[in-house]
Amino acid sequence: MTIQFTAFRWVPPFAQGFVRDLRIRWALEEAGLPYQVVLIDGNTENYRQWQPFGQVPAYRDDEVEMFESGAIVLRLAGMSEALAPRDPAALARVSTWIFAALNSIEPHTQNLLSLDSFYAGQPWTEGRRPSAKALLDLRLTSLANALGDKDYLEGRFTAGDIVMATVLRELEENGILKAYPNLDAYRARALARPAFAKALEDQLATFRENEPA
Ligand SMILES: N[C@@H](CCC(=O)N[C@@H](CS)C(=O)NCC(=O)O)C(=O)O
Repeated sequence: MTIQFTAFRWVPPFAQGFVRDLRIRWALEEAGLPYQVVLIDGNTENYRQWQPFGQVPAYRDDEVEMFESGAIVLRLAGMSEALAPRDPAALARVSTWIFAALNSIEPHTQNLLSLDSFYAGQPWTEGRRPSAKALLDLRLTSLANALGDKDYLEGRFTAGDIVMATVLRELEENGILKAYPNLDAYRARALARPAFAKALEDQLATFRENEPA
């Protein structure tokens, strides 16, 4: 099986280490599957044939061509026991957590984080912040309850944890997770995995090698 996915050749420092091809790299490292990274410089018309929004990651293997990091991680979960049990009911739970991370948690993390990044300094952000924070807290409380004292969302590590941990990781800087000790420990536990460290280092190495003059 030849596996390829796209990544940016370089991004500005604020985005380095957070570009979403990280999820694919991490999943592939966990699975021990060989892969090729296709570096792109921008979203050309030609590239949009592969990824309609001009974003990374896009993915292909011998059988499929696709995009969306969650869908790609789910595809990989179907290939490797390291990412999900082979039992269909257990695999369904993994897909549930991937969607939960992307659809129930990430919109709320992004809503709050965007106030301090894309919209930083705009006067309306202070009025928006309390409701954005309250909605995020609601979801984090539910997630913390669902995790309980388990190491990972389904007990054992799965592809669902890859997507959830990369979503929660974006809250590291603002300290919000400190109010949820089990979620914070879960995030740290997932990100301490050697496969994550390898994925992160590989993404950062590409940016170091292609630093604009
Ligand atoms: N929902 C997409 C989002 C992908 C995404 O936001 N990619 C960013 C990098 S992290 C990107 O390519 N941004 C450049 C752009 O939007 O033009 C996924 O999860 O794959």
